[in-house]
Amino acid sequence: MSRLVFVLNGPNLNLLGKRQPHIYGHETLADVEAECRTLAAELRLDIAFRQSNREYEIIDWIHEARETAVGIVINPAAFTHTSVAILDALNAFEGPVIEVHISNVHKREAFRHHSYVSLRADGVIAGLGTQGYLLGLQRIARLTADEPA
Ligand code: CA2
Repeated sequence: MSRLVFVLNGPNLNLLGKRQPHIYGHETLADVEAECRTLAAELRLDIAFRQSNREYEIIDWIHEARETAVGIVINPAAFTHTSVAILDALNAFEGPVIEVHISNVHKREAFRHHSYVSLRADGVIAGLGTQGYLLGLQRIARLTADEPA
C-alpha cells in the first residue's frame, strides 16, 4: 500500500514563477507539483499537493493529515514567522514534518530568521530552491520506510 504525504504551501506561493524570480526562481508552483509527483511515484508515495492563502485552511489540512498521511512537507511561507496556530496543529501530527523554504531565509531580513514551525519540524531546508521540496519528500520516504536509516 502506498503512503500519503501532504505537501503544503502557504500564502502567496501561488505567485511562484510569476513575480520576484531573483528570489524564488522561474518555476511555477504547478512545475513544483509536477516534479514532486514524478519523484513521489519513484518513492512509492502518494502526495496531496496544496496551497492556500488562508491560515485556517492550512490548519484544517494538517488535521486531515493526522487521519490520512504518514508525513508532511510544508512551506508555510510568511506564516512560518507568525503562526503559533500552525505550530500547534503540527504538534498534534505524529509523523515526520519537513519545513522547506525556497530562499535562504537566514540571508534575508531579520524577521525571517525566526520560525515557529521549526520548533516542531524534524528537518528544515532553506535556500536550495524548489529542490528543497524533493529533498523533503526523500527524507519522509526514508523516515517512514519499514527500516528507516
Ligand atoms: O523562501 C521561502 O520559501 C519562503 O517561505 C517564501 C515566503 C516568505 O515569506 C518566507 O520568508 C520564505 C514568501 C512566499 C511568497 O512567494 C512569492 C513567490 C513569487 C512572488 C511573490 C511571492
